[in-house]
Amino acid sequence: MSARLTGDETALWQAAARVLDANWTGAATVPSPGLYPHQWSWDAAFVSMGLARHRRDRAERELLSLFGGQWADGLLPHIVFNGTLARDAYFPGPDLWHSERQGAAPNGVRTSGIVHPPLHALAALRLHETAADIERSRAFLRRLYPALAAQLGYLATCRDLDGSGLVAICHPWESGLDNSPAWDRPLGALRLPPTAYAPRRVPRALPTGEDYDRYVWLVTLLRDAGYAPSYLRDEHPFAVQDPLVNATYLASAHALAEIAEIVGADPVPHRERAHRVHYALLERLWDGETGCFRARDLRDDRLLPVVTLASFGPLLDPELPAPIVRNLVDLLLSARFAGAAGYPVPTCDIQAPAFDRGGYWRGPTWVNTNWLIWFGSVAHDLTVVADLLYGSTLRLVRQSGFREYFDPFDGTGRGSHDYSWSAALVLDLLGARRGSRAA
Ligand code: 9WN
Repeated sequence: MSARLTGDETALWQAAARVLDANWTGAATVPSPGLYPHQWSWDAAFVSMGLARHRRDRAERELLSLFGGQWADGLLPHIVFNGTLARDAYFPGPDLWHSERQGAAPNGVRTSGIVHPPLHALAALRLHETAADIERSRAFLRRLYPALAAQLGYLATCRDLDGSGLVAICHPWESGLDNSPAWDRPLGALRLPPTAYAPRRVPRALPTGEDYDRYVWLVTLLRDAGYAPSYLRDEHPFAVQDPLVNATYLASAHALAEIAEIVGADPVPHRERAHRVHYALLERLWDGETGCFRARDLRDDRLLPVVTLASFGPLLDPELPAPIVRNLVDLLLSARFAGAAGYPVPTCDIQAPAFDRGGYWRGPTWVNTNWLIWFGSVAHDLTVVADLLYGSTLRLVRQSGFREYFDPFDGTGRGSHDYSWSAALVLDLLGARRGSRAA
């Protein structure tokens, strides 16, 4: 570790590293001990970036373990289950998804059948940018490149449901922001059969049992349709284009173009894909009247009303036009987001009726979403925003520890303790500040 860290930062670094060490299973990192005992997809992307600054070997193994669950059609599942655990170690476990009945799913490992925000090419490139041994890093990228290309290929082929270039999520879990108020309208429009699908008691106050009924019912529909692309396109009742998911897709397409150059492959198709998403984001999800990005419900072709922090996702687009960047910064710094929260950035517009300061993805501040906005701000040279997010994120963990999420007004920690991505991304923030080549 560099001597340029202060004493306080060194203590923070060591505490974060201890969390990652404790959550390492020998092959991958669990998001948190107890509550989330398997490997989750976007967690693995965030965690690998922190591990790159602590245990480079584990950073690579983290991604390889996740891609061990990739399906033959390129689908990278949002959960790769640890087969050594009891079947009920986490609900919903492998028995709900029945990946083993799908021809495309891998043998010997059970997975979910939906995706997560595709941050992995971005993470892989960051691993390379922070690598000490460039030759070894190049070899790793050569190994991972086909899997990363297949992941984005699956999204382009099977999730571009309206031919716009944007990808659709078919389950709220695919957004990573499970119970975001943005999903209230499409979830409310579902016509559920009267059966209760999920246990009434879930391990935390929110999402509620009723939310779980809907989540589980959507999974049974997907599973019973064999996760078939034609079913997703024509029949599945939940199909939404989300600005944050699409921004991660765009950023990973750009990252994959760079990786292609490093490994001697053709970067052009990846750049073309990124440009297509760039234009589609502006055309389909930018709401010029209110100056923000919103998710679009493909089932009624309307923008969803609630403004959430997904609106800031397109800051990950390096080519986002300057007037739109300014609009987003104004919104971010306004009393609707950072301006009225002592510990920004809340997950939902504070002035929206659905805002709930303790409600999981309905108000609290999360380290991973702060990191994403910080990363986009650095790319756009938005020093004020980047410094604000860097400082407030470190303040959160100094005050409350590596919690899952935080009260946006007073910084109280909530959810599980020793949460992996909170620790990993603090390592990345500290590492970036101490003068690495990345960020
Ligand atoms: C469902 C693991 C995951 C995160 C998600 C977060 C939560 C699962 C759950 O935990 O989702 O996939 O049980 O609620 O919402 O973002 O990846 O940390």
